[in-house]
Amino acid sequence: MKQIKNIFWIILTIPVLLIMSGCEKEDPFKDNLEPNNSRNEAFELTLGEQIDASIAKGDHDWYSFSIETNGIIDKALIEINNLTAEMELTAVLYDSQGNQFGSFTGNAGINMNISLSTRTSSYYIEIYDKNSEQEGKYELTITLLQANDSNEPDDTFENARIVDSYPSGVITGTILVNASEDNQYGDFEFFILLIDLNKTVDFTLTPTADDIKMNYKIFNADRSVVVDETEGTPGQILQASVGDGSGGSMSRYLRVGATLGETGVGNYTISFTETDIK
Ligand SMILES: [Ca+2]
Ligand SMILES: [Ca+2]
Ligand SMILES: [Ca+2]
Repeated sequence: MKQIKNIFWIILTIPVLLIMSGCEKEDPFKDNLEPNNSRNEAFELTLGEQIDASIAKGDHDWYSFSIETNGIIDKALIEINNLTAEMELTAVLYDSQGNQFGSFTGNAGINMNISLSTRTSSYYIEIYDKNSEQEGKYELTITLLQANDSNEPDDTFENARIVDSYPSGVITGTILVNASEDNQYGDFEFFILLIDLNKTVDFTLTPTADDIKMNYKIFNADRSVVVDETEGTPGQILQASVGDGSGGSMSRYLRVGATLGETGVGNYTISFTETDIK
C-alpha cells in the first residue's frame, strides 16, 4: 500500500516539476549584464577588461565607459569579437549627454574594430542585431591605446614646447588626429622658437608615411599670423626659415598639423637649426 502511494506521488509531481523548470529555464542569450536595455540601465565597463555578452532576439545592450587621458588627445579601441556567425551587429556611440555621434554596422560574424578619438570624457555604446532577428554572443573590450607622443600636451599656445638651443636634434612626434584649419580640434603640436639677433631658425618637418600631408603655420609672439597655413603634398618634407634677425631677438610660434592618409600613420620628425644672417 505504501509503494502504490509513492508511485502516485511521483506521477503527480513530474508534471509540476516540468512546469517549474519551464519557468526557470535560463534563456541562453540572457547574460548577467542584463538588464542593460536602455541608457539609464547601461552596464559600466572597465577599460581593458573583456566582457562576454549575449543578445536575445530584439535585445539592445547599453554600456557606459569613461576615458581619462589627462587632457591630451588619445585613441580608444572598441573591439567586438567572436560574435555568433549570423549576427550583423550595429554599434552606436553617444556622448555623456546621450547625443549620438557615430554608428557602425559590421558584416555577419566578422569582428568589429572601432577607433574613438578622445580627450577625457564619458560615453555610451549601444549594441544590437541590425535586423533584430538573430540572437547570439559577442565579446566587448574597450582599451585606451595611449598612442600619442611624449611631448603632449602641446596643442595650444599655452603649452607650446620651448626650443631654445640649436641644433635641436631630432624630435619625434605623432599627429594622432587630423589637425589643420579645417580640423581645429585635432592634435596640433605647438613649438615656441627663441631666435637670437642676426639669426634665423630653419626647420625640417619629415613625415614617416607616404600618404600624410603635413602642414605648418607661423605666429608672432602676440599670436598674430606671420605665415598662413602651408600644406605639403602627401609624404612631402617641409622646410622653412623662421625669423629674419631684425629687431633683436624674438620668439615665434610654430604650429604643426597634418591630414592623415589611408594608413592613418601620423608619425613625423622635426629638427631645428640656426643660421647666421649675413
Ligand atoms: Ca543582452
Ligand atoms: Ca601629438
Ligand atoms: Ca599635440
